[in-house]
Amino acid sequence: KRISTKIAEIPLASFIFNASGPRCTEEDELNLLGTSASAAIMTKSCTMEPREGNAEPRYQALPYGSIQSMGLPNLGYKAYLEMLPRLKQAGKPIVVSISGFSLADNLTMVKAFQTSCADLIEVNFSCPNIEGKAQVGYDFEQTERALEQLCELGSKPIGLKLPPYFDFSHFNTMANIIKKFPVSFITCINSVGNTLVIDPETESAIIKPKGGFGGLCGDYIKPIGLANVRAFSQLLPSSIDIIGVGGIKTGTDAFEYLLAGASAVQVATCFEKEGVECFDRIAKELDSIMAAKQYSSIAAVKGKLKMI
Ligand code: RRO
Repeated sequence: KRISTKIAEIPLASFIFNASGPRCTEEDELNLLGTSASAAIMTKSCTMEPREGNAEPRYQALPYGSIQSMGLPNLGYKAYLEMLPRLKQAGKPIVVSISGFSLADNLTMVKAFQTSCADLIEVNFSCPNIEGKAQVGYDFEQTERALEQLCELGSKPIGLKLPPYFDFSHFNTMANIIKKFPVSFITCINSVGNTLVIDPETESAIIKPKGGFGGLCGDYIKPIGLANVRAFSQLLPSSIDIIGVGGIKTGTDAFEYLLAGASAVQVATCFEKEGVECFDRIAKELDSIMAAKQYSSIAAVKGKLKMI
């Protein structure tokens, strides 16, 4: 109860669910999320057609996180559309992630999910791992043109998965674009794109795609995620919910994102490494921290970061 929350007026039993990415591509993985303590079932970003993704090795665990260049492996959006009524039997909200290669693809997929039993639609503007395709979220004009059309397709809440920003001019520009449209939530952040990890022993990159460049995830990126949540929570109206992602593996991490202004958090690398048990563990840890501090609701803490 203490850690129940809402995203776009959809109630979530807890503050914590899975991020799009790890362990959410296949129906059996999504069913496992259904029976876990994850507050929602979030699907792997989908494309028009099924994809195998990039060449392996494309994921490497690191001491404090991971680097990956998966390349959008997924079953194709029609498979998820068809699966949704079965997933819905788990009795928890379903969030679908869509990641088309063009505005036309995204329009087709959002339109299809608008009449499905999905509860929320997260449009991924920030995949860093497709050769020759820039992240939409780093192109402000393209983002605005896309939102003009994507927000017109129905009444189901739409959210945006954003890349990390590192400059206040970028936070301001993106916030001003988002405010022009009925965007219900944003999810900050995707992986820190196009980083390079080198193995000095073998003198080699550690993943194969894109000459070793890949998205950095986990502990390394928590301060970047916190900064993005904080900046957007100060720039956007409180009616737009912010979902925090990036380096959440303990209740303390979740509590920090709550202070920064998140209405919920998603877990990726820790879920990849630990499996579905992470959701119950992190939820219990967050609940204990709040109980010890005598906070009785998410609302009592959300955005209440103190300055020194
Ligand atoms: O599949 C991926 O390579 C991937 C995606 Br779609 C994304 O949005 N973010 C990421 O780090 N990897």
